[in-house]
Amino acid sequence: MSATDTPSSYTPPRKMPARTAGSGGQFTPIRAEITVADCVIEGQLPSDLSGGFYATGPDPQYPLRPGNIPFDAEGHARLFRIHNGRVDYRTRFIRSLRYLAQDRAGRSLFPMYRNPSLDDPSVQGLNRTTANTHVLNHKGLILALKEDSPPVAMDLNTLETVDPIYTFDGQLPETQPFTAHPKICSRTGNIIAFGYEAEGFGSDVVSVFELEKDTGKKIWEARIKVPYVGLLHDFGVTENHIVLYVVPLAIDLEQMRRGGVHWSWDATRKTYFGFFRRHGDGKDLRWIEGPAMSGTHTMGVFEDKGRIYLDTEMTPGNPFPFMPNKDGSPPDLPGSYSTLHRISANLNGPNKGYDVEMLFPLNMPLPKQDDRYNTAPYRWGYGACPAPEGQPPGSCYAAMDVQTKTYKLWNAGPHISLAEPVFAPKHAGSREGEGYLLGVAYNLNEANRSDLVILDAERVDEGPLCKVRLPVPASPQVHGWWVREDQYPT
Ligand code: V55
Ligand code: FE
Repeated sequence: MSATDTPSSYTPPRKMPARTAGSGGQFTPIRAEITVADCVIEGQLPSDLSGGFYATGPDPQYPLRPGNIPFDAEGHARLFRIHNGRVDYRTRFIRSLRYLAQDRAGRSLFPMYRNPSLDDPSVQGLNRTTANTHVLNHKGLILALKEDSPPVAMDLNTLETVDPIYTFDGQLPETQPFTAHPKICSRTGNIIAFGYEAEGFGSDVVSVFELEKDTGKKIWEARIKVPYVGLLHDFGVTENHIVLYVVPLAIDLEQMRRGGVHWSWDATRKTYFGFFRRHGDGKDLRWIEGPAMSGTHTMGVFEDKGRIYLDTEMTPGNPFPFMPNKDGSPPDLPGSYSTLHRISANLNGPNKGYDVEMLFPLNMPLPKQDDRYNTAPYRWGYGACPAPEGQPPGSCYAAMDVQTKTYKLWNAGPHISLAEPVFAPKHAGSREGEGYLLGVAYNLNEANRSDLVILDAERVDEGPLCKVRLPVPASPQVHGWWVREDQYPT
């Protein structure tokens, strides 16, 4: 680790919305696979919208054991296939090795999140992926991701699992951890990903690598060390640099020996903002120290005039109240309140700490962008948030302009819970932000029966153009991904 600069002092506001409304629906288990052909549509499905909206989320195959956390439920994948003016809906549990072993046994065999010591003897050493966090398309497949394992590959049309340990044709080891937040290079279409704990359980090595768009061939890898092993959930990639943000949700071996989860929030640790040259050997890595706080999800990243900027949602404390605090203190709800911030530093130093500024005072733990801009300077961000202060309570979708720092909102109302939306460009060559925002609305007052809502991403405040009605609740969702029509094999 290179010498650190003087620590920053900023922490995000500790503030909860006065009234929370419309949340949680998207994480409710359904535990049943659903197929609905030719869904009922209210309103006009845009004629230039064609492709697939994929998502995954945790849905317990067997009831979670006491003390376990929702992040450990099995991945349930879903697809809204939009084509020729109709929408077909399909969900499937992901047939991970863990799912298959439990299905054969007829019960749960993996009692605790990211803690293999309690696994049933019959599955000792078996890959533990739940594939419940994010999805990505590659080579006519959908890859389902959990950050402790390689992807699980599914058929793009049927969601049937075709490879429970996808190694990109043997190029990645079967033990390769693979982030749930890979980036697609805005110039080449390559996949840039990383895996932490890359050299075995608890290892402080992070492997960062780039896979060629069409072949999946690994064209670059660097191995770096983190100041301590923490939940390194997301990252940033620009044309020239890799950006990491290490936060104090740290591995807790003592807690694991007592049968607990992998992580605890250790407020005595610092944060580290780090960057190094993409396609380099990692030796230029610099860490800049800051106070304990958290940043989990990247909205966008860019370089400008010798500075590097990471736009991320940040919390003043433990972002996940269901993860224990190292000091034994009770869940800290205001500490988990997430708002959108921008972290920056000089690429060439010196830095008196990293700078942090508030971008939007919106409570948005899952911000998104037009994913064609993952590695390029960007303007538009999107996400679900509770209505900000001064507005009627409700669950909103926001379209945010990071250049003017203004945003537009659609408030769905207090009886609806909105999942993370996805941006769908009208076509591959659309300008940034020209397209649709798609998201699942869970109707809390209809036992969670769900609709896919489709908005004009440039007129979010006008509300949905149409609603695709499901007769049932949608499966749980963490993250989703849009596959354009031109990305489907012919
Ligand atoms: C996250 C989600 C996870 C996980 C670790 O949103 C981090 C963050 C759904 O599982 O295992
Ligand atoms: Fe995530």
